[in-house]
Amino acid sequence: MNDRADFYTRISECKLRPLWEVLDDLIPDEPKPKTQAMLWRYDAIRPFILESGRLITAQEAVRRVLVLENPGLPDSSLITSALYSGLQLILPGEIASSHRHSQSALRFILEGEGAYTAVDGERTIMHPGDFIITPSWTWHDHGNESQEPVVWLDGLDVPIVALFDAQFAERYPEQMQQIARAEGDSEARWASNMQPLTHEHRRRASPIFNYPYVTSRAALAKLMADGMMDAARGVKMRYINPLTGGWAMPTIGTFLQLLPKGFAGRPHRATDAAVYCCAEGEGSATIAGKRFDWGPHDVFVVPSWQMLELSASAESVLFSFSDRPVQEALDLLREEVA
Ligand code: GTQ
Repeated sequence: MNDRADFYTRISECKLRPLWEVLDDLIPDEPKPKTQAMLWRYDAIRPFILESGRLITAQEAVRRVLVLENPGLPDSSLITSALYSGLQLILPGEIASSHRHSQSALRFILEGEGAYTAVDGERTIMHPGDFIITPSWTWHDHGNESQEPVVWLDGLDVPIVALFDAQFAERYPEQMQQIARAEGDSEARWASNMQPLTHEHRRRASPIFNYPYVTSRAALAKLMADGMMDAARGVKMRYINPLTGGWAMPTIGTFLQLLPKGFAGRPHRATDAAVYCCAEGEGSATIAGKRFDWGPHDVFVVPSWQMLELSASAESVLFSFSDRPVQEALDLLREEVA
């Protein structure tokens, strides 16, 4: 044993280390996520979000966001080991100035009508439940010309981009980017089950950047009324890039699901840790045996490979996002229904 300890010390000076001492940590038998199951109650954190609006302007903050930090990942500013999430506030009259970065971002609107986001030369007005994307390296700024505070959930692939040391960011020379196309242009061009005869769209990310809640919600309701029902997930759909049928963004998979009143879902698990946000309704998520009760705008996180059991006491809609597209692309994804 002493021989070994002495050997380890001597080789460490040459920046070497014996694999046999760390093999189980490097290649565990199954996922051992640092990410912990957790729920943030919107009622409890909303006062802090509004208080942040009295402490700092959107302009000074650049992005006035309270980051949802996972207790298993202290000082990381991360919600899972692969994803960042936070709650962003824009007060009436404010602008979050234009910038771009290699990280991809999504927004899921929680409250407030009438704020806009501009992405890549086009504006869209945001309504509660709308799902909006900001693909990698697209200019984006947000503004609130309404009379009420607007709050949304942000999701970014910060740690995925950091894994590759591929971070770039740039400030736009002015507060707001130049608008190049009329509002609704992308929707007409790409979201009408048609596409322009000649076009150049070179990104992997979807050319649609606002997926309105009214449209997605109506699709789920129609399918449920017609009998679509998964025993574990209710009626769950994923948002797509209409040009490819692939994910809306290459690194973050996004979903919307409808659970009928009285739903008691079968336990299921997958290797993609997921962030859920309740759009409407109420119910519970039992994660690895621990129960979390959720209601409107609450956010909860399900770590990789932990059993999730969803139930709903009222008809409910859950938005969720995860790193699923990356795991699929790398042949890593595993999932099962118990
Ligand atoms: O809205 O551009 O929560 O750049 C974190 C970084 C939001 C944004 C965040 C960002 C943004």
